[in-house]
Amino acid sequence: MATGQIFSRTTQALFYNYKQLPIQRMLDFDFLCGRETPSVAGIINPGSEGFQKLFFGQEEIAIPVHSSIEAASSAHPTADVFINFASFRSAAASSMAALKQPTIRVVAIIAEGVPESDTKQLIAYARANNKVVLGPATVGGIQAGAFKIGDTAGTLDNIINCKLYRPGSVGFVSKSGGMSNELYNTIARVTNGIYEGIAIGGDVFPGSTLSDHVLRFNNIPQVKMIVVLGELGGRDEYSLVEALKEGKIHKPVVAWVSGTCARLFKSEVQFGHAGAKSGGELESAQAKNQALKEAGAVVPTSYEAFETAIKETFDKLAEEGKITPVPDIKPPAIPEDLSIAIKSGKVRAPTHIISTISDDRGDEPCYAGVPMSTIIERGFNVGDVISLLWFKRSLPRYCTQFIEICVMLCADHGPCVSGAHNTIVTARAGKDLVSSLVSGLLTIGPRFGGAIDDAARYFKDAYDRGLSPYEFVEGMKRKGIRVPGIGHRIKSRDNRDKRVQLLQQYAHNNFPSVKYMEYAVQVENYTLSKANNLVLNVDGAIGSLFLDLLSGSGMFTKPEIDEIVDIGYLNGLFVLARSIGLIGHTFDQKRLKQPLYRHPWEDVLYTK
Ligand code: Q5B
Repeated sequence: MATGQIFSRTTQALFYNYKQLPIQRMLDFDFLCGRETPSVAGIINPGSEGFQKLFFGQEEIAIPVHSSIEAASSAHPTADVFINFASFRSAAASSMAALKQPTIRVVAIIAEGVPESDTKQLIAYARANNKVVLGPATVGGIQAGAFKIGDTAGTLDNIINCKLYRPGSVGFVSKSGGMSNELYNTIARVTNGIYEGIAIGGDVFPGSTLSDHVLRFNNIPQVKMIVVLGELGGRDEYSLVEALKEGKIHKPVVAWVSGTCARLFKSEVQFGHAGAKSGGELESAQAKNQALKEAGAVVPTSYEAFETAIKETFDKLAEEGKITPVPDIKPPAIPEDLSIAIKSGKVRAPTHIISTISDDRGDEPCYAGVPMSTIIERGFNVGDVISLLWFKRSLPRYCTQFIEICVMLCADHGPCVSGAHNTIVTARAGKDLVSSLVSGLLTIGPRFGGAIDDAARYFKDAYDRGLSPYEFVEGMKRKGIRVPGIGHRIKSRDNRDKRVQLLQQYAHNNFPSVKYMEYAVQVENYTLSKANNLVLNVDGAIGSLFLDLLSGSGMFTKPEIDEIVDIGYLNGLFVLARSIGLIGHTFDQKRLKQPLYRHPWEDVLYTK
C-alpha cells in the first residue's frame, strides 16, 4: 500500500471497458482543472482496437482503444491507474491481470458483487506488490484539481459547487460513493475544500481500508485535516482507532460512523452495502463512534452535527495559522453537449436530413405512420409495405396485390439475361453476395429491365396528347428513340411473354380502368406490323398498367401522378424483384462450387 499521494495532475489511467459517459466526465474534469494532458491515456475494450473520439474541452481527441490489458500497458507505460468498469463476473480476472502489469500502481474496481474470495486474492497480491486497490463496489476517488476516477463526484455542476477543480486542505475517506458526494458538498461549505477524497467501497473486504487512506493522508503535507465517514458493520474503523491510539496520526481527524438508527430495528438490518449490516455490538455505529472518540477523533453527537464538527476543526486550524489560504480560481466553462442543450431548449440547430417515410424513435418502428404491430396484425403483404414506404399511403388491396404480382413475375428470367449473367460471373470470381448482387443490378437500365419508367413517361405523354399509335411510333423513330416497353430479344408475336399476359389479365379483372394499357396494346399492334419481336414487353406492360393504377385508383392527385412518373418510381419494381433472382443465382453458383468464369475465345470475334 502506498504511503503518500497516489494521484497528481499528470496521472493517466487506462480505462477498462468502453463507457462513454464516465470517460467523458473524467476528461471534462481535466479541462476544468486546466490539465494539459487528458487523464485517460487508453481504453481497453476486449476484442476491439482503434480509436474513440471524445471531447477535451471544445476539442475532439482520439483516445486509442486496445484489445488487451497487456497491449494497453505497453502502449502507455506512464499510465499507472487502472479503472476497471468490468462486470462483477470479469472484474476480478481483469483486475488481477492489471495488478500484474509492472506499470500499474492503482486499480479501482467499480463492479459490485465481486466474489469475496476473489477480492481477498487481489488484496493479498496488491499488498505483496505494494499496489493500491480501490473497491470493489466503489465510485473511485478524486484528487481535487488533479485527477478523478470515472463518475466520482457526479455532475460537472456538483464538481464546480464543491470546488473540486482546485485543491483544498481536507483529506476525506468514506465507504460509500453516494455519501462521499454529500460530504464533498458539506466540506466545501465549511472548509477550503477537499485535497483528496476516496470511497473505499461498501464490500465486506475492501481492497484498501479507511485507515490505509487516513495514514496516507497523514503523510501528505497539503492535507491539514482528515474527515472519515464510516458505517456500521465490519471492524475497519478499529484499525483507525488503533492508529490514533498509537499516535500514528498527527492531523485532526473528524469522524462519524453512520447507521446509528440500526438499534431502532428489532432484528439484524442489512443496509445498502454488502458490508453494512448490524452484526455484533462491536460492529454497531455507536460502538465505533465511541471508540473513535476515545482514541482522539472529533466525533459529533449525530450526523447532523458532523458539518459543525468539521467547521470547528477547520476554523481552529485556520486560527492557528496552519491553513494556507487557497486562491479561488474561476474554472473554465465546459461547452455543453449539443444533444443536451437541444433537449433543455437552450439552443436550436438545423437538421441535416429530412425524412418522411419511416420513424424508428418510438416504442416500435412505423412505416408512413403505421406501426409494425398494425402491419403484422392486419396481415399486410409486401405490396402494402411498398405502398407505405414508396407512395406514403395505404393502397387498396387490388393495387398492393398488383405490386406483389409485378415483384413475383419479375423476380427472375433465367441465367442468360444481362443481370443474372453478371451476377453469375461475379459470384464465380469468388466475390461475396452483395458484390455479386450489385454487379447484376448495375445492368438494369434502358435496354434491360429499366425501361418501365420511360415506358410510363412516353405512353402517358402520347396518350394524354391524343397521339395515334402511328404518330407516336413514327415520331419516336424520327427522334431516333426506341419505344421503351416495346421489343424483346426472345419474345415475339408467336412466342408471347406469359408475364405480360398474366399482368393484363389481372388488370382486366381488377382495375377500374385500363386505358393506358389498351393504348400500349395499340402501339404494340403497330410495331408488330414492322417486326415480329416488337411486342409489348414486361417493362411496357408494367409501365402502362401502373399508369392505370395511379389514375384509376383515385388515390393520387394529377400532380402526384406527374411527380411519380417524373421522378421515376417504377424501375424500382424491377430492381426490387430482380434482386430476389440475383441473390438466388449467387447462392446457386456458390452451392455448385463453380470455378472462375472465362469467356471462350471461339465466342469472340477478334478483328482489326
Ligand atoms: N427496334 C429490348 O432489341 C431490345 C425497338 C425498335 C422501335 C423499339 C429493344 C429495345 C426498348 C427497351 C425495352 C426492356 C433491346 C426489355 C427486359 C427484361 C427481360 C429481358 C430478357 C427480363 C431488344 C432490331 C430492329 C431495329 C430497331 C427496331 C427494336 N426495338 N423499334 N422501338 N423498342 N427496346 N427494354 O432484339 O430498322 O433494323 O434498325 O431497346 O423495353 O429487359 O428476358 O431478356 O425479364 O429479364 O436487340 O424480359 O427492343 O433488336 O436492337 O436488333 O433491333 O428493331 O430499331 O430496327 P433487339 P435490335 P432496324 S424487357
